[in-house]
Amino acid sequence: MRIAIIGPGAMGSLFGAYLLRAGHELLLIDHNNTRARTIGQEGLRLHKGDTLHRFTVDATANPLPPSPDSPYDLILVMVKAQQTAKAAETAAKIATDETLILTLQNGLGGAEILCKVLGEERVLVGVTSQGATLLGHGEVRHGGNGETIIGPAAPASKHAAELARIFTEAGLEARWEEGISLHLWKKLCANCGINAITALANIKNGKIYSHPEAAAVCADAVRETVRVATASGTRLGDEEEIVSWVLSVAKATSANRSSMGQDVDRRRVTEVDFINGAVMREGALHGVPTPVNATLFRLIKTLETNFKS
Ligand code: KPL
Repeated sequence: MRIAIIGPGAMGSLFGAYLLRAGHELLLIDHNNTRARTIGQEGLRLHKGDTLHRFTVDATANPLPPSPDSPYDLILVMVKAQQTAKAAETAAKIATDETLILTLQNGLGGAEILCKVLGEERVLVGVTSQGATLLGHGEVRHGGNGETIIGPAAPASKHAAELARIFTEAGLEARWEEGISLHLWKKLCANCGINAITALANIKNGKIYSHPEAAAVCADAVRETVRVATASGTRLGDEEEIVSWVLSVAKATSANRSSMGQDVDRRRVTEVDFINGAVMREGALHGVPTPVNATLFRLIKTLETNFKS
């Protein structure tokens, strides 16, 4: 397959490395010129266990439309949620009618932005529980295997099944499901219950599981998110089961710093608008109170005031 990845952060670099290893043709796109140049010169570096794997890769900040005889089969959108509109413009420049666009971003709203610019027939949306930590430009540690679930943003599409097979063959276990919104909300529960708390308290994910006070805040944020999901038409099931599942995610990713924690460590604006902020907005729309998500959102926003975007 001919693939472009927009956003070579932790997940973008991880997926890029595995897809290159499986023999796919890849272009990495980073809006930052210096970063794109570094990745182009030094390649992708994947740390897995004690082994370092290196991959040569093309990287650019200014992608050109492909020639008609070699279109991109897939554009993977891996930028932070707040950069999706810009990524959609870049994707529109290099996509043809045949190109599929897949987002595996955190939070709610990314797929909608892509559909608006690119049309909903070819946009796919998914969640991934792969564990990845960015160590430098194009350098990533694979912290643990987790499943990727892909589904169509709009009506049924055979492409989700096709992509799930390609990822699985590349060593990134994936499956497809038509009812992807259930998985998007479930992942959102994990992000609402883990990300802002770890960022604010300066802790790794495991502390959410092992510290009773952190676990209590996490549980309250998750319960609110489950109620908002139900009110907006996605039934996630028993609240306490989802709370236990989120705590199990925190335990399984104990040694990881959440993506929002990593953003705060780098003094970068976070995805909170698309995580706790999205729950707060959806809750207001459906009359569901979300005081814990609102508090986490406001504290992160306060912390961000001195960060660059
Ligand atoms: O998706 C994550 C993130 O950090 O964004 C979790 C599930 C919390 C794992 O770190």
